[in-house]
Order: sequence, then C-alpha cells, then structure tokens
Amino acid sequence: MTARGEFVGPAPANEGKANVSTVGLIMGSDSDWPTMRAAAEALDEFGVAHEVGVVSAHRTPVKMIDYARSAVDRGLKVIIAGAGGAAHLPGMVASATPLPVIGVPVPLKHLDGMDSLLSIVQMPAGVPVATVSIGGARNAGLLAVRILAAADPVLRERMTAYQAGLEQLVAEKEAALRA
Ligand code: RP5
Repeated sequence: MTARGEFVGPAPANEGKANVSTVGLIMGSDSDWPTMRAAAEALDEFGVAHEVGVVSAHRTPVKMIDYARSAVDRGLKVIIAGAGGAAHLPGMVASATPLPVIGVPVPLKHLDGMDSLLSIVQMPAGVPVATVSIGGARNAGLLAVRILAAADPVLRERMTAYQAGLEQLVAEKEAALRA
C-alpha cells in the first residue's frame, strides 16, 4: 500500500477468477472518458475488476437495455454510469436492473455540467441513482468499492486503510504549512 492508501492486485472477490468484472463502468460517449477514467483508476487502486464500455441512452438504446438486463447474469454487482448534457443513461440503466447504479454528471462545454447533474439527480421515487458531484468520477469509483466492501471484509479493510491514508495526508500538509 502506498502512503495514499493505493493498492495493487486483485480484490479477494476476483482472486482465481481472472477477468471477472464486478463493476460495470459505462459512459454515453468516448468523449466522456477523460472524466470517467478517474473511476477506473480508483477501482484499480483497490484491485476491483471492472469492464468499460460506451453505451448511449439516445444513440444505442437497445444496447443500453441489453446491457442493463444482462448485468446481473454477467456477474456485475455495481454499475457506474457517466453521461453529459441530457444525461439519461444512469436513470434508464437503473430502470432496467436491480443493481445499484452510481451516476456521474459529465461536464460539457455549455452549462458547466449543471444540465448533466439535474438530468441524473432528480429521479422519480422507486428508481434510485446515487449521484456524485459534477465530474466526480473518482468518488463514484470509491463509492462502488464501499458498496462491494459491505460484503467483503478484505475490501473493507482496504477502505479503512485508505481513509487512514487520507487523514495522514492532511496531517502532513498541515505540518508543511506550519513549517
Ligand atoms: C452524451 O452526449 C454523452 O454522455 C456525452 O457526454 C455527450 C456528447 O457526446 P459526443 O457528441 O461527444 O459523442 O450522451
């Protein structure tokens, strides 16, 4: 583990099951990747296997429904969905799977991501999407780790160590300010 609480290696859930992804990381366009890659990096730090795909609510609606409906059978436990503008992907995926869905509002060049945020966050009762901040893909990755960690003591231990690393980092920065 690094000072920042980063981990390398497979999560216990994936040991002996190479390439079995527990998190589905999807986005409406490849243009979302510069934002969404932070989620993949967070999952990598904790050794959580994930699959990455481009699935658009508007351009590939059939693929989107197939993806959501087959997610459980393919072994996914959590889905992270990022989209910008009229960002309907997270909500539509949540409507077609029982898995927890984390929505990432991707900021585009107009409206500063407020359109993405409002498109994702205001879901009708009965169909929840856990929405992170505009551009908050890293937190989406970390939230997915926490959801998995609820049933995985080793991942939970890793998250606890990561949090201790954050605390240590703040203390070091504070000490540097005073030096
Ligand atoms: C959304 O439209 C995507 O999630 C992306 O944020 C936005 C623009 O897509 P591109 O025109 O760059 O492919 O569906």
